[in-house]
Amino acid sequence: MSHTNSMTKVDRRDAKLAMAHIYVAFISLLLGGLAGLLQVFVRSGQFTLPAGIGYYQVLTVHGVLLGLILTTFFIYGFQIASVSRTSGTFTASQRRLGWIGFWLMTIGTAASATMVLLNKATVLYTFYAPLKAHWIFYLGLTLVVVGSWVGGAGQILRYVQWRKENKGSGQRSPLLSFMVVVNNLMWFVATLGVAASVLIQLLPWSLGLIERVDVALSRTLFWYFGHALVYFWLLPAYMVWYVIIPKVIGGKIFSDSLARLSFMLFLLFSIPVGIHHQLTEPGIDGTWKFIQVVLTFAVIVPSLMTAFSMFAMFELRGRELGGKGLFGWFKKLPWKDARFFVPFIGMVAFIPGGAGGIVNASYQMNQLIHNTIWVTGHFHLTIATAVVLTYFGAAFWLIPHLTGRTLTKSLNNLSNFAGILWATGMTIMSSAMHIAGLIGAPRRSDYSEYGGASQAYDWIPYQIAQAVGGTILFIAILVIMYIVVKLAWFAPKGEEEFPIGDVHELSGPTPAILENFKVWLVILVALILFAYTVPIIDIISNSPAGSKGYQLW
Ligand code: HAS
Ligand code: CU
Repeated sequence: MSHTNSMTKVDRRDAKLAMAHIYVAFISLLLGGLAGLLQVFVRSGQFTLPAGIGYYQVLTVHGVLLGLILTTFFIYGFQIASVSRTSGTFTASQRRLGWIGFWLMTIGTAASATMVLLNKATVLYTFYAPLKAHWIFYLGLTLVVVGSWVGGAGQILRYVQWRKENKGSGQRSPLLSFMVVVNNLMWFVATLGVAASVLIQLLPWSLGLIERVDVALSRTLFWYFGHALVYFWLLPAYMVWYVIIPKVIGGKIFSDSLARLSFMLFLLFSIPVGIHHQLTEPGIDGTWKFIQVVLTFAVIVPSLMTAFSMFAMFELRGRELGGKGLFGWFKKLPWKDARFFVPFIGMVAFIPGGAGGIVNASYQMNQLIHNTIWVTGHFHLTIATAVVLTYFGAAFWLIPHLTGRTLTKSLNNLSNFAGILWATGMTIMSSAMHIAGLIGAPRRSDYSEYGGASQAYDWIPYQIAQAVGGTILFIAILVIMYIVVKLAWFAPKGEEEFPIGDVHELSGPTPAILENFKVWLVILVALILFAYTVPIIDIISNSPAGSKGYQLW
């Protein structure tokens, strides 16, 4: 892979575009993290919010800023830098698309956030009907989505340009750029669902143009998007695991074909599975729920392939360094290097996080955990540990790479410390959430003693544990913000590398079919039509009159 050795210095203009996204991401982290801290305090029963601020308002701030804004902006910052690094500097027009996208997303975020802060949009991060927000909230989200299309198109065009320039060279396209394109295509197809719901239902409804909306349809369109959303978060973390970590540990990418195949499987199976979020819902036939459960089990496969590939990569490297015996290689890994260690904590968290997901997806078992705080525990292990610790681990070299500074030894050590703090806080908080969920504690619920019901008292010790864990997590966020500010403005000038792994010699040639996007997109469309046509026809033809909407806050 010759392209990996050249182009180590980033183009200043591309760096600026990437950094703009990363700033918004980390401001969201701070504010969203603060909201999280307030929530665990409220739910401990020891604290009431001042100034008439509502619990659900804070919960909306938390979910929107961390689940939607931090993620999307960090992902785009990382992806822009990745494409620029592996396919080459953006052209002026591609970069312009990046900036237009950035500003649309930023203005949209500001508009939506304003409505939430004014308490006009306390509809949680999932914002489906029948909760009804102010129209500016939906318009803001539309701008975020449209902005992401424009910015994403810029990244894809750079990749297309690479393919044109290297046509007939026999080379496979740069793996990291390829992965970015897969993630963006998945995002485009998935956001069509949420765009349809916002444009046809929520926006006209909140403007008073239509009186009622079909709730089941709104939820179904949201979850068509909502499950792929979680993989839109995950795939950039997998990019780091597959492509960056091998270089950081001095090893090699285990297999180029395996990596590409796993991404293509995500493209196929991320979307036709959304109904696993609606397994307890009326109005969708059990057969179709079961079919989407089966498809959900298919989307577990590329994660298992990833786990396999990570173990193989670690073991090969550890043995190369002289690790002996069954587990001797493990000790040889560069434990002190934050670029490896912080994402590694994320990988470890993904083992229980993913296992919990398999429980959730197991049709009957879903009845036990649905709408309990177990689910909150699940996604704090997946998105809020596996994924974001990987993002942070990447930010610790990416920010100095983009700003022309270096990750010093002391900042590196502080990063490891933040990772350990995060792991500690999250272990406490998410274990308590899982257990409390199993004994029935609801998610998305303000503190309540439920009229003195004895079961509700059993939950309280776990809610206090959540407050302890959440406080540790907030301290970790403060440490991370300090590191980010240092890396962006104060760390010593220098050149921090953007690590890109080479493929292992044992990995055979990559079949051309893996780069044939047309084939995979056709299968994707077929799968979506198969999984969703009948359920959506059923919903449209059998639903009751629809809802006028509620404002429960
Ligand atoms: Fe999930 C609910 C099923 C993965 C996020 N999920 C959620 C929600 C969120 C979320 C946010 O089927 C709540 C949505 C809401 O607000 O209502 N989830 C799954 C399944 C997977 C899964 C089957 N989820 C994720 C990921 C997320 C995420 C990833 C974010 C990034 N989830 C569900 C279901 C629900 C759900 C139901 C609905 C529940 C309900 O009723 O409401 C799978 O993708 C998981 C596969 C993963 C694995 C793990 C592989 C392990 C790896 C690590 C290797 C480690 C190494 C380190 C190498 C099989 C790759 C080794 C070192 C050592 C020391 C050992
Ligand atoms: Cu899901």
